Amino acid sequence: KGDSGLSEINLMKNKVSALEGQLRALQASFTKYQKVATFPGGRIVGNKVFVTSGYEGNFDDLKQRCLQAGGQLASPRNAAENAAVQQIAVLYKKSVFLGITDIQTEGRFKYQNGEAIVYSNWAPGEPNNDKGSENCVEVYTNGKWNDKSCGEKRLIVCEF
Ligand code: 293
Ligand code: CA
Repeated sequence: KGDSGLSEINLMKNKVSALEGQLRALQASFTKYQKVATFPGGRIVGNKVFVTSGYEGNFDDLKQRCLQAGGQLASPRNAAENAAVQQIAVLYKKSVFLGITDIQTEGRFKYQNGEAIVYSNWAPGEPNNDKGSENCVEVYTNGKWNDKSCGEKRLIVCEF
């Protein structure tokens, strides 16, 4: 085999070394963009990023805007994700509409993909479908959930 095996090993070493440099640059760039994404109305939980633009609108408007941006309305699936949404609500002093409704079947709350919710944080007495017309879900600044008319205007929080 002569030295052809050795020179191949050296070529590989050079490639690995180049990749190590590229990985370090990518990590530095990623760390910077995490700061950008979280200043000030963003939160990162695991692989999920929650972010607001500060815009307020009704459910259909907010849903459309999140989809247009390549994300979806915030859909917290556990307490840590809900806490992130709550922190954004506190920062803006406004309640937030989630990507959860019982539009299809009264009393059965689902994500926008049709899946039944796996986590909830209802305020005492909620959901109460007040006046028979509450199919959307808002998060108060205390983190608790209330079903609310989808026509009301609430703060947008998208997840990516
Ligand atoms: C009723 C009773 C209140 C409750 C409210 C909300 C509306 O007015 O206690 O806070 O409904 O559920 O979405
Ligand atoms: Ca309610």
